[in-house]
Amino acid sequence: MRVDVVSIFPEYFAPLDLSLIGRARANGVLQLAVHDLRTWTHDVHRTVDDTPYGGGPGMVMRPEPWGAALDALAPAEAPPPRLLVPSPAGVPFTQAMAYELAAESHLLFACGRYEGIDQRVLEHAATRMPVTEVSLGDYVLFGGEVAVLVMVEAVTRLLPGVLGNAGSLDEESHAHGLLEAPIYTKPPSWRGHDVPEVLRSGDHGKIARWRREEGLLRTAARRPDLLAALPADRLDKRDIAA
Ligand code: 6GU
Repeated sequence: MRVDVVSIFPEYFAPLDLSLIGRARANGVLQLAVHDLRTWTHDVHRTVDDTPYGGGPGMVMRPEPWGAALDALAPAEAPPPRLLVPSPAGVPFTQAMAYELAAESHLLFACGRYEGIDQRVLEHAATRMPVTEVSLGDYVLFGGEVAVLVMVEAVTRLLPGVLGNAGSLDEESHAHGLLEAPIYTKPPSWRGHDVPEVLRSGDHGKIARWRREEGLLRTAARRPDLLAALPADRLDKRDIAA
């Protein structure tokens, strides 16, 4: 997969050289390039922002550098990438969206700063490529950079060959619309707290059932919204009894 990121702070993306994402890049599974938006400015001050029309606090990113950046990274003659614009006003980023993005061949992330990017950039880009404004959650960050780190990590770990044990994708939280059960390792007793007996029983049927129920209980306690959104056919009789 190819990923391009445009930002006025390319240094934010240094961690993408590390660990499993760094290895995916070294392997060629992830072809990631970070670009400085100011590359596409032409004045001595390399200006990217200006005051908002209609008034209000803060500054807005001017359209011209963004237009030039998107022309360069999504040229008309190439298959268009999917453009993702981090914004607290976007649609929620979820594990389902991570799977959707992992199936794309080219993602282009446009990181806004200040109050955001002039909306005409997104309107114009949408005539050439699919555009999604995407939010991590109901809080406000300084800019899109940290959100892109999050999304690139969530997507990269779904690419074929990145995770050693692909089975872990099937068991983790959100894999089935539920949170995962608690997990334990050795020693069996620690500071007076014991590992649940069932996990040491060797009865794999009972263990699977226990994990399912603990996942349901956690989801009900912490994320009732997830439980409410679960299609009825994702719960069986034993779930309902539990
Ligand atoms: Cl994706 N961007 C910004 N700037 N703030 C956010 C966000 C994204 N998601 C939550 N808050």
